[in-house]
Amino acid sequence: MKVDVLLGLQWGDEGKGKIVDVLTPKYDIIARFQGGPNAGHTLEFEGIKHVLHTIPSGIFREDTLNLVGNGVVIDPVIFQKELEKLAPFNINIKERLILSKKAHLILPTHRLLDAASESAKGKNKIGSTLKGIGPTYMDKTGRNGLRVGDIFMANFQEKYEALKAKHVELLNHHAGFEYNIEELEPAFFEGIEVLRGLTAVDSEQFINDALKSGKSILAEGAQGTLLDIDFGTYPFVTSSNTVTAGTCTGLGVAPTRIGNVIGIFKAYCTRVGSGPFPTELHDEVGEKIRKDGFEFGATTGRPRRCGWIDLPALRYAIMINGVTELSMMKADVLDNFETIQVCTHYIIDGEKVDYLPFDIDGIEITPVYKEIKGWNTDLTKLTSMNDAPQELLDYIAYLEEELEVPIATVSVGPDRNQTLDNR
Ligand code: 2SA
Ligand code: MG
Repeated sequence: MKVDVLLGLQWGDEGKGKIVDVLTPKYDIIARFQGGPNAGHTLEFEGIKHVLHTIPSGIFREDTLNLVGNGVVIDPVIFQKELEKLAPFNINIKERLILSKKAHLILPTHRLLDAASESAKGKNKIGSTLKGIGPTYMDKTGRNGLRVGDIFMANFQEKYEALKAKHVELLNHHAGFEYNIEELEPAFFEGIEVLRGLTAVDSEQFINDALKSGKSILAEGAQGTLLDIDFGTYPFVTSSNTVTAGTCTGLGVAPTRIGNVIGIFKAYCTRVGSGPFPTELHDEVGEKIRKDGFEFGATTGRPRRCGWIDLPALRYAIMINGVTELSMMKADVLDNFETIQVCTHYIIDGEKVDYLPFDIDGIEITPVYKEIKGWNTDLTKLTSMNDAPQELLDYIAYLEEELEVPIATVSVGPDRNQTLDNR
């Protein structure tokens, strides 16, 4: 068996949670491999909206096992809150949710360091969600981090105090940054106690055994390709590998074990936080997309920046990830447009560029658009692609030709049922 991968091809918020939720009946295990509570995966069914941050999006389906892999960073406080929100659903968490012992822990001081570092950046802010993601991955690669497995050891408190002391030293370099660690600690240790009551395993062993015994696995990406630490719009990125390769390191599965790669993108484009966004719209069209698409951060509530679809960026993301099939999300948000623009390439220094070059932040970059006729009808009631308006079919055909990957699913609304098969 192989691990299929589902990930975002833009700057996050493509609608990954929804597609994972739709696909879970096909899989035995859903696994998160990177990121942490900076993610906000929204699922909607039976009239209720759920936002997950660290817990994989398969948690609502019976018979699905959910794994939080070693590549993920866990904040015990947020994790506990997430579990509390699941309480009304009577999910057997101990059986349906498994944590990697190698997943790193976000300490209260990581969150403080995130805030201190962002405020020190002045107008060069990353636009971090301030969940402590960057400092936690820094401690991981700096070989200082605390992991889930540590909470079961006798010396956990000692290790915690040592890391906290390091953090305090760093925090004290931020003149004028005020903080109160003692205030944050009770919730942290309460969360640690909750984690102790869950199932923690050597997840790389677990997942490879599962593959061997014929179990099907879907790896659920968080954030998006353009936020990848190596391939995103650095430094305006998150601190993990959000691309397919991150599945291997974040779960402990070999590259030869990767199967289908499902790339998720919106029929337009959004970004939350700072950094370059060539097709961003600063006018009433951008406003309209934000309003019609309800484009506000699922974790922070921040308004998302909106713009047209960007083919050079998408092609790049498809290349890096080895995408085998695409899902186009939120097509219905473009229901009330006479025309739709598609960025086909950029002009940089008078030259045509159709890929994503180094540091698009520091340069003058002009997106060039092709105008497409809009469908200008309500797609939300559509139940089959056979009844789709011709303009939508033309838009899809054009994108497939340009991207050279089939669009297997088209989403026309937030509900589970508003997901159409296009194969
Ligand atoms: P961080 O928190 O340090 O990893 O932030 C670094 C950059 O990564 C961006 N980022 C995100 N972009 C889109 N969606 C994310 N998740 C939430 C959501 C965000 C929210 O699903 O809506 O609620 O605001 C996410 N997480 C991180 C972030 O904006 C920075 O640009
Ligand atoms: Mg999101």
